[in-house]
Formats: sequence, C-alpha cells, structure tokens
Amino acid sequence: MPDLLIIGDVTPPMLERLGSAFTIHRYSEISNMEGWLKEIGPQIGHILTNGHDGVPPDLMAGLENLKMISCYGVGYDAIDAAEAARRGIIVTHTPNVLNAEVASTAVLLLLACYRELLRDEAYVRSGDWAKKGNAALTRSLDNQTIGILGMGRIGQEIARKLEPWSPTILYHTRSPKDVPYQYVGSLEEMAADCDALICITPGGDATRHLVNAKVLSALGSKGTLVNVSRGSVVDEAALIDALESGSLGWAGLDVFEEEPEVPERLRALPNVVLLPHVGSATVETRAAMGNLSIDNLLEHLKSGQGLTPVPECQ
Ligand code: NAP
Ligand code: 8YV
Repeated sequence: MPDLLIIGDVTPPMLERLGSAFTIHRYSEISNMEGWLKEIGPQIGHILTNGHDGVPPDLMAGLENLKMISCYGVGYDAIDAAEAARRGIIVTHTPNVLNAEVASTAVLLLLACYRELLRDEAYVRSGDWAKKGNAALTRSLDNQTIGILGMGRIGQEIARKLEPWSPTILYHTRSPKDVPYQYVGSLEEMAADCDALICITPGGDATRHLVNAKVLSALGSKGTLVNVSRGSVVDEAALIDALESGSLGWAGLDVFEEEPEVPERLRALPNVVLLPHVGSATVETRAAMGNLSIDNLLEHLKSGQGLTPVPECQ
C-alpha cells in the first residue's frame, strides 16, 4: 500500500478509512526527523494535514517524492501552496461542506455578544439573580447594520443565516461580488457605518492585520467584532487595547494570532466571548470534511488528480 503521512488530529472513522488504502505514518510519532526523512521520506507520496498544522517548510522540502497534500479544512494558509504548485504537488482542501457550520458559529458569537449570554448565564449560576434581582438589559440583534469582511462561500452563508434578524448587510472584499448586499470599497468606511463587523477572509500575508487600530476605532464603542477567519486578520494587540479602553464595545472570537495561546489580558476581559477555533467542529461537519479530504487522496491514487484542488493548483 502507498505511504501516507498524517499531520495533526484525525477522527477514528477517518483513520479506519485511511488504514484500508494507505500505510500510515504519524508526524507526532517521529522522534528523529533527519533519520526518518532518510529512511521513510522517499516513500511518502501523500500527506493529510489540516489548516492549523499545515506542512512545515523543512518537511516539505525533504520529501522528494511528495505528490499530494490533502488539507482537512478549507483554509490552507499554513501550507505553501505556491511552492507546492511549483513542484507539481497537488494541494486540496474542503470548500463548501463547512459553510453552514462556520456561519452558525459566527451567528452564535454575534448573538452571545449582543445578548450578553456569558454574563447572564453566570448571573444565574452564581445565585446573584435571587440575591440582586433581575439582570441588566442587553441589546437587540434585530435591524442592525452588519459589515462582512470577505464575501466568499462562508461570508455569503453568514449573510443568509442573518436574514431572520432583518439586517442591512454591507461587505468589503478586493473586488465586488454578484450578491444582493452593498459593496464598500474601504474597510475603514464600512466599519464606521456598521454596528457589527464579521471577518471571514482567508489568512496569510495578504490579509494580515486588515482589521487594525483605525478599523476598530471606526467600529466604535457600541460596535461588535466577530472573527471566524484567522487570528492574523486582526491586530490582536490593538484589539485588546480597544476592548480594555472601551473604544470598541464587544468581540466574539473563534481564532487568535498565536493559537492555542490566548493572551491573559484578552482572557480577563468581560466584553469578549472566546471559542477555541471550533467554527467547523461538529461531528457532522467534521465527518463531511474528513470524507472529502480522504476522497481527494483516493482520487489521486486512481487518476493522479484531486477533486477540490486549491486555486494555486488548478
Ligand atoms: P472564499 O470562498 O475563498 O472567500 C474568501 C473571501 O475573502 C472572498 O470574498 C475574497 O474576495 C475575500 N478576500 C480575500 N482576500 C481579501 C483581502 N485581502 N481583502 C478583502 N477581502 C479579501 O473562502 P471561504 O470558503 O469563505 O473561507 C474563508 C476563510 O474562513 C478560510 O480561508 C479560513 O481561513 C476561514 N475559516 C475558518 C474556520 C474556523 O473554524 N473558524 C472554518 C472554515 C474557514 P476577494 O478575492 O475579491 O478579495
Ligand atoms: C479547521 C478551519 O479547524 O477549515 C478551516 O479553515 O479553520 C477549520 O475548519 C481546521 O482546518 C483544522 O481542521
């Protein structure tokens, strides 16, 4: 059977399916990389990884017979796809099958911020409700102006999922899309015009710190930031300053600059809702993502092609 290197976590059903087609090697079990690259490296034609772990550049450079990198996730900023394409290595990912789940996570974070879910839940648990009376009022999500940074597969699903709250939707991307929402060419202008800003672009150099101190200040003291894209898209130091000073109202975050490390100052704030990068992390959606990432590997064994290659490899 052909040899597959698995980087990062996979589910037991994925492992079972992979085990019937490949001889499996686990990156986490390699103790001597130099020796492993000499002894096993030349056999490795396929890698299964994820959007967080990616493929370390040294490892990719050391695998001379690598043919395919299948990413168990849609974001592939941790994989050097341009270098892969240059070497004729196909990189695939899992677009579309997670749109609805990630969009639900964005709506969950937005609602949790607006309705102070964590504060009020703690109010009941602590016994303060009985001791201190009714909880303070919160804000309504109805009829808000929501700006979406990134209007691709997931951004469009977020806009659709927000419809029951009757929002006015604005969006910012590099080029306008064929969608029934208002395009704004400047992110700072959009932030000034909206009540909440939701980030759902890819990560990587092109989007690093797009949401900077100026954008956060434009969003303002009554504004809410939701980030379900990549931590690198938001200047986290500026975000913490803004949330601490009150120049930004609230933030709901699924992603962070140095995951899984989350700064103590951010964790101490009362006006944030923090999730451990679980935008797509349900049994159902991870099964669909897992199956697509494996289907890509099996297709490559059969035809030498991938089913859902990233744009650089199309
Ligand atoms: P997609 O369909 O490729 O959409 C990306 C959107 O971002 C496009 O509308 C694109 O428009 C825009 N964009 C790209 N670069 C930009 C820039 N520099 N400035 C402004 N807009 C820019 O991707 P998708 O499937 O929706 O996924 C988006 C990202 O979500 C993934 O890459 C991943 O990082 C993240 N994600 C996170 C989770 C999670 O668990 N939290 C789960 C899944 C995905 P233009 O090209 O016109 O600019
Ligand atoms: C996954 C993601 O958590 O698809 C993505 O881009 O960020 C998430 O769905 C990640 O890929 C790890 O599997």
